[in-house]
Amino acid sequence: MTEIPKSHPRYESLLARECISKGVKEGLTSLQGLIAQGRGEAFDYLIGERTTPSANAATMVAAAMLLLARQPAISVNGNVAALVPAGMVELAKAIDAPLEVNLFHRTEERASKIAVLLRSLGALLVLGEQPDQRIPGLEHSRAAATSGGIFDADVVLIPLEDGDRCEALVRMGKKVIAIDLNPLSRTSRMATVTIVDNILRAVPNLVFSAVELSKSSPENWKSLIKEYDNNSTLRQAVNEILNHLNCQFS
Ligand code: PTJ
Repeated sequence: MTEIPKSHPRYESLLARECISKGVKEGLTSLQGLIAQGRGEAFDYLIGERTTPSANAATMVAAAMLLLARQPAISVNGNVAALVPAGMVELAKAIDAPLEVNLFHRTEERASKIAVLLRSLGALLVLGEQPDQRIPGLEHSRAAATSGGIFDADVVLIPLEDGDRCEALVRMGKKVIAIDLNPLSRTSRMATVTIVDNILRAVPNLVFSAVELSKSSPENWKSLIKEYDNNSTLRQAVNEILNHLNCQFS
């Protein structure tokens, strides 16, 4: 990894690039993951590289939904494994959910490497190496899913997901929580709850929210969910981008 001095004004962003490149070199992340990270970075610039009020609100609702879930599951792909592997393990423990390796550009070797990494960080249950089900309406290996994991879950967290798969999961009747910096993506529009934030900020925020919310009553969680509207969250995210851009040269 290239040594990035902490004093560099773009330290965090450069470090994320290093994590993704290292992920590719170690066989965790796909080459396409580099491009996805670039697109994410561009949107992060537009939102001002901060957690916006709309992202914070969506995160609280997502935490409530995960706590209320009968059977939650968390999807992990090659970018997620490179950027926030320990955070995903912590989140899985906080909400008592399995982690399922779920790859768009699936290879068995990459699925296994990611599962090994998650277990080495203390994950209690990692699925996805031997999928035994298929998500209806999707072709090829992208449809792979596991019983007891994403396939049976009522609430699924899908960070950095493909729009098609998000839509297919919603069609199965699941509540789908997306983490995606692009508020215009199909994933963002199709999901039940979209956290428009960098996964590097969103995951610790989600862990914190789940731990804090778990101290309050399920009635409180239900009322947070009842008041939530994903369309207005996305509209707010776009307005936050516009306001941020307008402030740049004033
Ligand atoms: O490991 P695999 O094979 O499952 O592949 C994973 C990727 C991410 C390559 C694959 O799912 C893919 O191509 O995704 P897309 O369609 O490029 O969508 C990724 C979305 O995540 C885009 O809308 C990006 O803006 C967004 N994104 C990228 N980096 C981040 C991000 N959102 C939050 N935090 C990021 N760091």
